[in-house]
Amino acid sequence: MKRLLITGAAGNLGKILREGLKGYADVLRLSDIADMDAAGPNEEVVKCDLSDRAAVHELVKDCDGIVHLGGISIEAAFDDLLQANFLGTYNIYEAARKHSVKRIMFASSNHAIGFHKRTEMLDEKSELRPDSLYGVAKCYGEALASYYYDKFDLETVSVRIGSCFPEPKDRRMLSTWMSPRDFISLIEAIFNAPMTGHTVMYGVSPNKAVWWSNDHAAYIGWEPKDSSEAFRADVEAKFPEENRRDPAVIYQGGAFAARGHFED
Ligand code: NAI
Ligand code: 15L
Repeated sequence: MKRLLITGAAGNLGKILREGLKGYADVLRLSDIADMDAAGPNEEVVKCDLSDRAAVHELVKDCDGIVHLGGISIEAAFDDLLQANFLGTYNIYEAARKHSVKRIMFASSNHAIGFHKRTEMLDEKSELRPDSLYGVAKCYGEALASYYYDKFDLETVSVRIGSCFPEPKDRRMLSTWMSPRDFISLIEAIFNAPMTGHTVMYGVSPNKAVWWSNDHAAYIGWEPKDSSEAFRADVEAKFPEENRRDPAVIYQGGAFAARGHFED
């Protein structure tokens, strides 16, 4: 891999990859609308608003792969999502097509399927059931990825990320947690795989209480190593037992599903 672009590089996951992917590509091109640390060895730092089409075309030029993390990462007003997530993701795909980028990792989210109940086991064929406007924007990103593969052969792995943090922050995350180490190895696996087409998979560590299966994506060759079980005792001691009639507990998306409509 000569040059790998990471959008959203100033964010939580972007910082994890900036550190974890050192040496993975000849050059890491790091981009965000927010300030980032100055470029180190084998790095390029480019400030860019994803909704600025011309700037995104310049950004994507000469890149072989893209890890597309940039955008709003929680529920937000539609007009804000429209710029950063809808338009921003379109600009990335259109620029990738024009500049013959081979493969994109699209950071989708569990909130694309957050209105499934926790008693359901999901895989890549499960129905999209977004739990928020943010989740709707992730469904759109997955659809865009599917379209650009079918029409232009531009490959994407759309990863419905669960909860990627140093450790699970509550009881729900005992199911949805992905360790930063597993996230880094997932990105490496995605760009090492001989072919991916458009694959939808789940960004989750092999937790005991998991709701999502990646059996269909064995060809990606990802071997996640961590499990939230190591944190179970601490998390259960810290957070009271959940009320099973609470919508935030019934649905996989948790509070995103339970909350009212953003615009109300
Ligand atoms: P974050 O909010 O820390 O980082 C997102 C970055 O995108 C920020 O640095 C922000 O400045 C940048 N950004 C926002 N609007 C932009 C624009 N118009 N142009 C350029 N950059 C813009 O989020 P985090 O946690 O790092 O997540 C990264 C991606 O992964 C996001 O797309 C998020 O939706 C997705 N994701 C993350 C999960 C997690 O557990 N951290 C779970 C599910 C999905
Ligand atoms: C997400 O999509 C968010 O970006 C992240 O901040 C967490 O809230 C995560 O989902 C989650 O569901 O835990």
